[in-house]
Amino acid sequence: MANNKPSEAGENAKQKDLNKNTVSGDDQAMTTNQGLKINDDQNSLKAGQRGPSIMEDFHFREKMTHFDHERIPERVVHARGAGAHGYFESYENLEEYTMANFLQKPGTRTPVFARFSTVAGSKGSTDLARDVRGFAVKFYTEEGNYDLVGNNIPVFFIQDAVKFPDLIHSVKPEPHNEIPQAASAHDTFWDFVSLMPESMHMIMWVMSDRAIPRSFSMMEGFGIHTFRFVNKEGKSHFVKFHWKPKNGVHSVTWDEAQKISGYDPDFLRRDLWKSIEDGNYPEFELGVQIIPEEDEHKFDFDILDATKLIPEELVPVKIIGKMVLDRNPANFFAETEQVAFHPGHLVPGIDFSNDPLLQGRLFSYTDTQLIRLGGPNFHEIPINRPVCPVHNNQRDGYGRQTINEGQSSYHPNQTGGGCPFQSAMKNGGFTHYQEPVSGHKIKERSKSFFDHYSQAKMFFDSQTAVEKEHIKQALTFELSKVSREDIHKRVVAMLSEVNEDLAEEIAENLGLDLPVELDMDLNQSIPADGDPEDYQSGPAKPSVKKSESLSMSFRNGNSVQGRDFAVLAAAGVSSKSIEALKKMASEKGANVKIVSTKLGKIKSAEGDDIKVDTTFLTSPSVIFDAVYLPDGKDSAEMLTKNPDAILFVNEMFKHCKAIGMDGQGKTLWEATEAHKISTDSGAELEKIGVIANGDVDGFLKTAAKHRVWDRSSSCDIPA
Ligand code: HDE
Repeated sequence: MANNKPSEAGENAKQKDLNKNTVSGDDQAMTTNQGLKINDDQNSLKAGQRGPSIMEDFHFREKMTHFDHERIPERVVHARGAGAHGYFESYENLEEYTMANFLQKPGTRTPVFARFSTVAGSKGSTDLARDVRGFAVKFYTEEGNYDLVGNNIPVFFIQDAVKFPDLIHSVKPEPHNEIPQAASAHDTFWDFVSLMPESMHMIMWVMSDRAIPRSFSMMEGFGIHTFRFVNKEGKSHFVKFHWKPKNGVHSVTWDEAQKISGYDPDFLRRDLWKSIEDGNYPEFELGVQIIPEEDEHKFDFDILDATKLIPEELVPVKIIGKMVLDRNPANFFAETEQVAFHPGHLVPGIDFSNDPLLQGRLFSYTDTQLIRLGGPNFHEIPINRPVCPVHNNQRDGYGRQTINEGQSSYHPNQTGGGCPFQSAMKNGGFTHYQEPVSGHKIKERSKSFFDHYSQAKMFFDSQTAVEKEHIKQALTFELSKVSREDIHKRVVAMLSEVNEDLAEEIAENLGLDLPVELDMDLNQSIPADGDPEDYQSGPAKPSVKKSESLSMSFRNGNSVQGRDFAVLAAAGVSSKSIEALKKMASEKGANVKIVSTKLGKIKSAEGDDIKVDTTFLTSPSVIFDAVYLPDGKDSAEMLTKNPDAILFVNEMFKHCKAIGMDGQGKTLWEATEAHKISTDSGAELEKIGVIANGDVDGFLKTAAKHRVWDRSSSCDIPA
């Protein structure tokens, strides 16, 4: 019996397919795996009430054996993730560029499954680690599965896949003591980075707030590598993929991230789950940067180099469709854990470039599923199987589901009448793009890959003052946890290639003098017989000096959809005041939660009962996007005596989030350090995001901006 809920778009092809395997135990008798009804699931079979257990108890043995084998290896990277179903809807006919069927007719809906993840941490680690986020989408097209396996950062640490195991070994917990979990702030990661100048651009991104997103629905996604679109005539264009979130791009601050990791390590997973349950479906537009073949060498970086992005000033992003995530998985393990992505899952009309990072990935993903999912039949697992027919001569292996009938399992054959048969291109048969290739068989990198600092500089210079400040704080935090001075020095030396001020400030924070003296061989990152002179990165000279789209402030979104607002309340609060906020907030897709000292109900000033949603004990300010102090004299006065309530408001102020108040709510505000600081600074309250007099509209508009960074200069607050 199926228990998957229909999505808003009705039952799509993938959902119907999954329903074949989805079962519910509702109103059903408990059975063994062989279908035998179970009479007693409370006691094992014993020789007498107080006697030893008996081997014959097949029910006990089956149950325990299954339990003993329940775990599978977690993903070697991206172990921690959360997934959701939905659909992709194309906006226009792209036949000029690609023959991909799902991109031909405007309005075509293709079922998708998306999985968002952190990279370094184990399956049970915090969602709020400073890390890249995986952004993987499986499109169940009529021509087979297409996987766009991307990240929320458009570049990567390394240029060649052969360095991936080293990168990951360096960032994972250190091998001798398995410390630290889900963190890059330790010696081995920074040792590796300090010896790999190509990682510098990516380091700028992961030290920015992009690496601590507020929500999976508030981050961009990128295919990173240059791919190809190929049309029916066989003409190819290079293409870069982008996902743009409808909710804007927003992050938490590092102070919040660390606190949330303690209070709610499932913060992002819960947010995704809940927003779908609430009908606030996360939505992303898919964009492409299309580059004609002839322009391959037009840029001052190599488009095959995954440590570079193509600034939107040089090639604009063309929006071609949208993805809506509207259904939670019915079972985490069956769907989110067993889903197997692979950048090599393609459809006709999409193809690869020679990016050496991408080429290496094409090997790794199948290989890793073999160990993780236990054999070569992982494509048969319901979440992985395509919605179109699958026929070939691959047979048998662990857990085989398909019952292939007939005598023949080879091709060519006459025993099966030549079936299954090959397809001509015009009938959808995939052919690889016929790119001319020439060259020596050689273990080398093109010189066009050697500029490691220009785009790092472009990224840093494109950030707002607050964003730059956060990068500095992140670098200081991370490097302060590194124990070796030689690593500090090498990183600072690299930073000085990006920006002198940045390097100086970090050096100062680490207690180093500039210029730093490097006392070791930096040439480990070149081949043993290489001449170091040949491998030098030139000085940073970005062709685009500032690219505004690299700053998160460019993608604010101006929406409160999916945001969580706290209302601080105690007995005597005005229910009218709360209702006014709730009405307008819920119309815009935001959630309002009543936070008080204990659960249960509180009597309002008007005499009705108000249900408390959560308490100061479990729900501190950091898990909310804004706070509202409603009218009600007794409530406000009572809360002024509560240190948790005072801390709540002070912390909201410190983190530059909107503070709204109505009527007597201001009594609580006036009891805070935040009030004192803002009064002393002489700032106009509204300008620093403190909205008084029950102006709900003004409060929501301020909250939609996510943060009032203007306040940050006056945010030195003990909270
Ligand atoms: Fe992955 N990566 N990766 N990666 N990757 C995996 O495959 C790998 C890279 C990405 O939600 C693994 O099924 C190599 C870039 C995502 O299930 C593994 C290299 C990008 C996910 C693997 C890279 C990604 C993975 C582990 C360097 C962005 C999670 C489990 C050449 C474009 C997918 C698995 C999910 C997962 C290998 C670099 C994205 C080991 C060798 C660059 C989103 O196969």
